[in-house]
Amino acid sequence: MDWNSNLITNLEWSSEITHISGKQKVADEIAAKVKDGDILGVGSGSTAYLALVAIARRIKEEKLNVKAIPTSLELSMFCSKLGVPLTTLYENKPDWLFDGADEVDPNNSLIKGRGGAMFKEKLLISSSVVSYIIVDDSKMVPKLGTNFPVPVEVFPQALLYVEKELQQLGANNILLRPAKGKDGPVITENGNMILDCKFDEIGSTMERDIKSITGVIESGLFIGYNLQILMASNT
Ligand code: ABF
Repeated sequence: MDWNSNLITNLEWSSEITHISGKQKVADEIAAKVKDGDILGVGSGSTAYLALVAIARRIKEEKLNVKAIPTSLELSMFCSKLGVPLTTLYENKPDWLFDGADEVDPNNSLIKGRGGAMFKEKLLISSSVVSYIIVDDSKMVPKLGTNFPVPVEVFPQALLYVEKELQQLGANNILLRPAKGKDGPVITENGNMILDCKFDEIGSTMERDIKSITGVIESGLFIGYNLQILMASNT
């Protein structure tokens, strides 16, 4: 059978990309780091997407042998659309990774997970030798939790139990993340749901404390990881 379809080639990046020239500069810096033979972890976010486009261009023009491990199904479709070959964590360990973030504190700890893909993002960041996190000024905060809640991916049957345990840890406002444009909750690629949790204080053990609750798959807290933060200017 002829495998002709426009489903993936017609795919468009739907989120608005603001401050494009500042982000493009960092995206080009990321693309310039790519070496023949690299295995790349590909994260989400608007600048990460621009970096993927720039990397795809280099792969095509320079005939580089590069493979990507994406952090989401959406990203794997974009890799296919752009002609970036894919591989998996079964076959390869990423040499390095690029990704975005929602908040960065003065210790380079992060809140991530606006796209709900923090489990795979954390798996890839933990597996990569070097991780570049691309942000702009608006993401820098004096303390985690300033602008964004902490997303927690939860096995659906455990929702109520986990909610109570999160309250014990100090969560004072917990919302089940709704699906965009339709009734019902967001369902992650892993078949789970997301609780967005506001805390007054997020201490250094909070990531571990949340993860130790039965029914929690992963949280969007990244505390004490070896990350290199790349700043995109807002111009
Ligand atoms: C992913 O993309 C998520 O963890 C994070 O929520 C989001 C950041 O997107 P952007 O860079 O477009 O603000 O990294």
